[in-house]
Amino acid sequence: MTFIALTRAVPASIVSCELTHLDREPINVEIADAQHAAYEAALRASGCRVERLDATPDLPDSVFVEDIAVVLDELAVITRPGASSRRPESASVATALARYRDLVTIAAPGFLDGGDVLCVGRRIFVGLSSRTNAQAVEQLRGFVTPHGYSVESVTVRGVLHLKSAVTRIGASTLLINRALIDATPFRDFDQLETDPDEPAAANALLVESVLLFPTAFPKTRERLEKAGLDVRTVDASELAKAEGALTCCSLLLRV
Ligand code: CIR
Repeated sequence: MTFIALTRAVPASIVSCELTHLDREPINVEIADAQHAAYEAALRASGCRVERLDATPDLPDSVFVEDIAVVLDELAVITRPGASSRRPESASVATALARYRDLVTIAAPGFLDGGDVLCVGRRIFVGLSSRTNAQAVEQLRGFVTPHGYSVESVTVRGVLHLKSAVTRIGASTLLINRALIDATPFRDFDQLETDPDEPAAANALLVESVLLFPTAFPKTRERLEKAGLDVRTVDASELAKAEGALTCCSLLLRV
C-alpha cells in the first residue's frame, strides 16, 4: 500500500498565524522550515510519497494542511475552517485532492477544522470546539454515513482541537490526555495515557506501523516504546509556537 502525504511549505507570514490558547512568541522561520523539511523526510522514510502543494506565502497558517480536508478511502471532505483567515486555503487543497478522491464540501453556516476529526476504523469522532460546529458535524454525517461510517461528536474545551488531546496510535489504540478530554466516548478502544508532565503530548502521527512523535515529550515517548511501538522522533518545536502539532502538517491518503 502506498501513502501520499500532502504538505505545504512554511510561509514567512506564519509569524502572524492564528493563536487561540498560546501567547505569541517569536517564530524563527528558518528553523521552522528546516524542521518541516525533516518532518517530510521522516514521512518519506516511513513509506510516504510526499507531494508539496504550491506555497501560499500570504496565508499564515497554510502549512497546517490537515485542517482543510478530511480524507477517507472513499472520498475527501473539503472543510470550511473555523478561522475565517484560513478559508482561502481550501481551493488549492481541493485541486490537489481532486486527482485522488471524489470531493464534497462543508458549507456555511457549518465550519470545521480537520484537526477536530479523529477516524478510528469506521467510527469518526468530531470535536465540537471553537473551530468546529454542530452544523458541520451534521453535514459530515450526511456525507460519510452512506459509506458505512458513524459520526460521534465530542466536546473540546481548553485546547484547540480534538486531536490536541487524543490521536490514534494503532488500529484500535489511542494516545490520550485524560486531563484534557473526557475518555468515555473512546471506551471501546485501548488507551495509552500521556505522561502528566507533558500536557501537549497526545498528538502523534501514525503512518502504517511507524509512529512519528515530537522530541519534546520523552516521558510519553518511553511509554509508547514500552508498549512496543516503532517511534521515530521529529523536532517540531518552532511550529508548536504556532499551535501546530505533527498531524497538522500533512494530509495522508491511501492510494
Ligand atoms: C491555527 O490556529 O489554525 C493554527 N495556528 C494552528 C493549526 C493547527 N492545526 C491542527 O492542530 N490541526
